[in-house]
Amino acid sequence: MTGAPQHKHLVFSGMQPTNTLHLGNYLGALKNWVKIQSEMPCLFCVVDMHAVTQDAGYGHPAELAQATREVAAAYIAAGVDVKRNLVFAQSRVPAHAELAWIFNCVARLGWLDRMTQFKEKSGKHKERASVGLYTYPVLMAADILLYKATHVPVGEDQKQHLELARDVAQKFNNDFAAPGFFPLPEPVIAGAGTRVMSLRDGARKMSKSDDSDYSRINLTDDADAIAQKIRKAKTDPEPLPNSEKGLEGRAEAENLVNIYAALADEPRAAVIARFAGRQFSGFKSALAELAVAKLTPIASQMRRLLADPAEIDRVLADGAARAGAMAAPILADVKRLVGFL
Ligand code: AQP
Repeated sequence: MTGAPQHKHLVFSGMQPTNTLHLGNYLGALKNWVKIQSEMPCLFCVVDMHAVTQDAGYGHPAELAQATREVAAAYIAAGVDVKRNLVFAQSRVPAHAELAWIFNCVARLGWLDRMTQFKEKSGKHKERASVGLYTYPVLMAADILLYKATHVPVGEDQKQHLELARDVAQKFNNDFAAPGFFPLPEPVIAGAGTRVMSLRDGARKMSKSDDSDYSRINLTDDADAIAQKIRKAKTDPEPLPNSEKGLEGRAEAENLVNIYAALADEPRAAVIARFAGRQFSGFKSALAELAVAKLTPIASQMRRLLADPAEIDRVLADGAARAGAMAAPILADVKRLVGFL
């Protein structure tokens, strides 16, 4: 019935080139990508079409192009294997936009009205937000389903968007009497770093767009900057508790323990057992040492890669050609099902 090959398992995930990537992007997504690439074929996209939905990416062409290379360099520096996987920029595969249009007609306004990220990002002035920001989850559904991806490793904040992608897949399959045509993609939300919070406010997630650079650790920060940001991170006057329960109601303390556990690849309980009763000053020194050891090699490798932008462009062009070839038969099937001649 369809011309496109079916994959048993296929991963799709992406990051927006809106600014330098941070520890939340690394622990929530990128670190898991590096693990999952040995289990399934993967597409890792730099989602530049998502980036232009907000002021950070829209209207700054030189910065957007540079951020796109930087994000690709971060993927590679963190350990993504570009021979085994596809690394590409979303805007270089026009099928993303074509499928997104069809999905704009599948998705219902009521579904989008429920999206909490739009509410957070548009803030008090919803009427001034771009239409693109509103339909962002529809484009994200197209990104994933264009390849019939089955697994999507993301941070906790993307869970609701993934549910919408599943709803779009289900409705399309029903509306066009094509049961099983699109798989229902599974979120892969793993580890202690699925929701890294701001270092200045344990109630807000660490974000590229936070005004304060002290709220986040950028993947490009040097050892001094990392140590300083951790030293200045907000905590409370109590020492570390001796059980996980003792972190309840202590958002900033919990965040630093989660970051340690995720960076060390250890269960939270083991981290708490080691530091129970210790003051935060001592814990912060240990955390800074760990963060420097894990993150500065990525920053150094990113610098080396960015010194040769032509090579990054070559990797992205190669990835886009392969992604385009994978997408073409699936989009052709979609158009046929919809009735486009
Ligand atoms: N704080 C976080 N903790 C864990 N995971 C996170 N992710 C983002 N922030 C955290 C995950 O990183 C991946 C890429 O995110 P994105 O670039 O698409 O944008 P975002 O989720 O909107 O991240 P930011 O940093 O908050 O960007 P801005 O400020 O530009 O909007 C996703 O898998 C996300 O879950």
